[in-house]
Amino acid sequence: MEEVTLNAAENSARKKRLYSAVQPTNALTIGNYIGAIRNMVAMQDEYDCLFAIANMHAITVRQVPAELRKNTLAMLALYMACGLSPERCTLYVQSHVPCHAELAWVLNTFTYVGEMERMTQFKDKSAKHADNINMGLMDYPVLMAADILLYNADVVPVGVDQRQHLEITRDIAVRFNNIYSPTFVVPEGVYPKVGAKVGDLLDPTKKMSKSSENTAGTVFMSDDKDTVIRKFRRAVTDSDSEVRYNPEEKPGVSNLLSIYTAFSGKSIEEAEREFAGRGYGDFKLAVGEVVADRLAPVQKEQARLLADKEYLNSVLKEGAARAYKIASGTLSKVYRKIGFYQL
Ligand code: ATP
Ligand code: LTN
Repeated sequence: MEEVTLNAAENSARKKRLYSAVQPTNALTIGNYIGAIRNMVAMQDEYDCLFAIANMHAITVRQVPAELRKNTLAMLALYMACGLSPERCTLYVQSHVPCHAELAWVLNTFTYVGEMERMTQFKDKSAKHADNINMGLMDYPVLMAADILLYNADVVPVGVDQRQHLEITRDIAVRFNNIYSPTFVVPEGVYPKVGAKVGDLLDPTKKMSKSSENTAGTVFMSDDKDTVIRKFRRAVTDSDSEVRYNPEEKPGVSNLLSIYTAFSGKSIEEAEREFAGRGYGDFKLAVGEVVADRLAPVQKEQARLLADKEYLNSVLKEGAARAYKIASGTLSKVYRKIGFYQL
């Protein structure tokens, strides 16, 4: 399909815009950190960034209200403790900007039921929550398209599991632009080269997931040192004893090596040299220690921030105002184009 973008003058006048979001469904894992948050932190100066806490997406699976509320603020504090700065980027809660729901409604009329039924995540989540296959679960990608298109985002960093949703967002944008006139920027998905899929410690070929049933293979950003060390000590390796990176032959050891490099800043080669001739016991302890030592200050900072709810609320208020300014502009342009009578 042909791509339509904003005119050159409009594009060059601004820093490229980046948009991403994470659902406040549970405590975050080191998989979320390595695959998503770490890249968001690294990109925040280069782009005009907006990061949302996607609570409207979260309710597509039944949530405990008190937990959802608590996780929302905890996620903001964690974003900030990991290095996302409210001075340098816009941090806000999705439901605080009503334009998301409003644009999603319009985009629904440019999206086909068959397309939504084919989405892998919809099929997976329908199987997992067979008692609650609600319209929101099916409409999840349209709301995500509304998130991204409202801000005319150029790039969207996400893990590879979101690729299909990015593709449908692009299709919807092109479809709308072709029917009317150039309105939306067609966004590019950005996927991490390393750590795009951190494996579960007990089953390294499976994605480490915050909602997995057995948490023994999942390291949460909130785990204390003893828990982290214990989880790594039990991590699955293999029957030889060489610390070498080879994801096909040695998935467990390779997963541990990528976690180690992500948290220590060392390269794979440096890590292989460091552990040459040493046993897996030593290696697993070292990975656990480096992770726990890096998590401790983040947890301390998160707790410090969480103690000042007023400040966090002010960050969210300012974030929502900034986001609303951009989003409402796009929405009114869309309303005009589709023929909604405006006062
Ligand atoms: P759930 O387990 O509830 O499906 P999740 O852990 O996949 O949740 P999301 O909120 O869906 O978390 O995703 C947040 C971000 O983290 C997304 O960009 C996603 O691609 C990324 N991500 C999630 N798990 C991993 C992982 N194991 N490795 C790398 N990136 C990940
Ligand atoms: N579905 C995403 C979260 C999300 C998102 C977005 C990511 C909601 N809206 C917009 C990027 C852009 C996920 O990671 N599970």
